[in-house]
Amino acid sequence: MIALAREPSPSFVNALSEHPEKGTIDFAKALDQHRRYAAALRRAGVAVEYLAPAEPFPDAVFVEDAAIVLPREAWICSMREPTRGGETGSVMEALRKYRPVEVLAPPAYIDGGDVLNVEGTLYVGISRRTNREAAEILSRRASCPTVPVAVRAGLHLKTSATYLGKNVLVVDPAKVETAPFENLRRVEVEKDESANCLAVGNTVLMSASSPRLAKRARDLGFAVVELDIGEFEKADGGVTCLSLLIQE
Ligand code: CIR
Repeated sequence: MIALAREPSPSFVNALSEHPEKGTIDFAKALDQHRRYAAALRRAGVAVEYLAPAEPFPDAVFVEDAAIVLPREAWICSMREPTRGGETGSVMEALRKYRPVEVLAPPAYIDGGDVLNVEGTLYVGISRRTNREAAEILSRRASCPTVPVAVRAGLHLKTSATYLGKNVLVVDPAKVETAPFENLRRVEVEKDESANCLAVGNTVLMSASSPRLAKRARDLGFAVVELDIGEFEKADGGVTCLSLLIQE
């Protein structure tokens, strides 16, 4: 498994955010947290491949949003936020080594954070960032089946719903429609914890801000790694957003 990642640039302090503490983002701390995140991926057996830092784009550290990587092809996202559109060129260049690349374009809008892959089915969050036009293009042309899901609150689908493996979905039912996930075993997060987890094999990376969820995932047999990603949370990010996983 390969993870594409990009270290934050000093401009990260200006990332888009609705978090009350966005004004206190500390670049040096973010860089240190990012390095620990990459080390945790390596310990889980993942090879981390770095994209060049992208100072003109404050949110470029959140590489997950720029593309959707499927077993047979990759899709470059059409990001609705004007300050993020310039992030995709370097991601496309890196992905071409691994997959044929398709490109989504306006009026279809989508962020990779809205696409949750559960054993080869793509759940596509319809959110402030992702519209039905994009979901429809994927349902017609992507190599995996797709299911639309309404995102009622929060930034992306994966902000509030992620898949751990072994049929287990972690979800915040207050924020996303749960009916499409009825066939899965659902672990509902408590109000003040984050459902955003990154599973790599049996290892699950998650935010250190969700200790009760960590315990429940351990009880289900997952090897949980808790990471302090506080600086990224201040920019509305989580563990999934910081990498693009490519199965070799
Ligand atoms: C943004 O608003 O686009 C970034 N500040 C956060 C993106 C987080 N990405 C994700 O959840 N996949």
